[in-house]
Amino acid sequence: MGVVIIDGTTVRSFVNDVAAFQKSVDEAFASLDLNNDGVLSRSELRRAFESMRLIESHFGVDVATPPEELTKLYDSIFAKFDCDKSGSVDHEEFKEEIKNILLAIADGLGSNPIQMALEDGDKNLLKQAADLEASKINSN
Ligand SMILES: [Ca+2]
Repeated sequence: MGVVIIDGTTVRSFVNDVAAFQKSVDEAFASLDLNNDGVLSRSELRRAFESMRLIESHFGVDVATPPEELTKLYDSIFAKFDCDKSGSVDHEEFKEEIKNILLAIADGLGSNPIQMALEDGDKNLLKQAADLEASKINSN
């Protein structure tokens, strides 16, 4: 369990670092595509959001949401990801929407840093954003 500090700039530089962002998205997609068919199904995507903890936990603070509300929420998220309404989310759709979500988070954060609590071994994309920033600071 640790804590990282994140603000809008942290998130934005992560998204704008094409290579780092692509790598993180590739890894996330590969780990989420449980049946390796190259697309994310509704349940695979739901698992993705659960693992990123962008919804159940508001930046590390767990909030209780009724299950039926969550299902509605995940359905609307799925519809947003599945741009071409094919019933599954392909790699490009996933990347674009993750980018939109992260940029929306960046806008929301602005220049007000927040602390985010993390579990050990957390693969959270926001943590990866913080790690990327830290590695750049350390290499200077
Ligand atoms: Ca799949």
